[in-house]
Amino acid sequence: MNKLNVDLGVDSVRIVGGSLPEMPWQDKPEGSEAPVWRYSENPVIGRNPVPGIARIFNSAVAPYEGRFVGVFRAETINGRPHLHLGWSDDGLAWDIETERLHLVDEEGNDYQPNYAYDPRLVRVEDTYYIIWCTDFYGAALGIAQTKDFKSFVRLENPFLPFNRNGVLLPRKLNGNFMLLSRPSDSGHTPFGDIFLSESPDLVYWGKHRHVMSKGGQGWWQSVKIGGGPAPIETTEGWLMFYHGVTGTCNGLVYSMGVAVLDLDDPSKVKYRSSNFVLTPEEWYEERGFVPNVVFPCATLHDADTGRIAIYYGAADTYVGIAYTTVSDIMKYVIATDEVVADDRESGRM
Ligand code: BMA
Repeated sequence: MNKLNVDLGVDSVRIVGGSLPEMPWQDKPEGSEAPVWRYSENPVIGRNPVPGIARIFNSAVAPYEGRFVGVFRAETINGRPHLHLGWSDDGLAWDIETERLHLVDEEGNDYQPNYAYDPRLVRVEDTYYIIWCTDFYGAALGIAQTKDFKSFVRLENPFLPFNRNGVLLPRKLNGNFMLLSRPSDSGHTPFGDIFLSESPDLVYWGKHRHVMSKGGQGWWQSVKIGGGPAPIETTEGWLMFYHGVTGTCNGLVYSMGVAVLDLDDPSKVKYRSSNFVLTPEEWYEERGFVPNVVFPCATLHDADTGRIAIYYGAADTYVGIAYTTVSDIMKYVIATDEVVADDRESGRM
């Protein structure tokens, strides 16, 4: 597609979805040219938020019945991460439950993962799905569903190990659930691309497609990339924030990137920014349990205004919020578009 044509029409790009006027919001700072800007009162969740929990980060939120609900990665005071629920009236101040989120399996028996981290929370039709990194003889994807945030049913693990990053698209395509994920190895993997898989029933997964590779001109995503929040449906495609990782002599650095996937075939990348849109710069991103980590896991968005709030984990210690609008981010991704060679699936003409 001709970039110029899209550029000219970019102000008409709209979020496809509902209204959310009560979502958190802050205008772009005067004079800023950044495509994404931080909430001035970050972090919104600090250390030791409730008894028994040392740190909360890499967590997911959603609007629910006039309030906001969160599924939090809670690092407990024995160092293990578990899922905890939280509630907020404004998306900024959170009441975190001190008890772990209670799961049952499909037979109704109690189910408690050995550990659970990096949850995503996605509504598809009338059901909310939590996708997290679980222990299945190594890191693998776990998935559970709820309709009321009171009972949570853990479903079969979608994939074999190892895989630590999974997120559903918020709408079925051709009758199938669509799951983005990042297969990997058992450790802090020095590689990784984003793939897409389909399922008619959340049990059997297939039609695996490669979506996009690490790399490109930008070194910030040279080691691995992984899905972030559920992609946002827009009139121009699925707006996807993700994390990209680079290696330094002092460890890994996690930044946030942006891409737009084709609406009908999200394995096709329409645009992908060669630049990061958020990278560790503030004290709460640079300093913490794991320094230099910006890890987006959720968004809230309002179709009427095009506003987007991105919730991200900072330094494996805090929760931060960054803002953008659909037109700001679309302009940026188109202006800085770079399709990495491997974005096309190998073997396909
Ligand atoms: C990744 C995941 C994330 C974490 C990041 C940085 O492998 O474990 O949860 O934020 O490392 O430590």
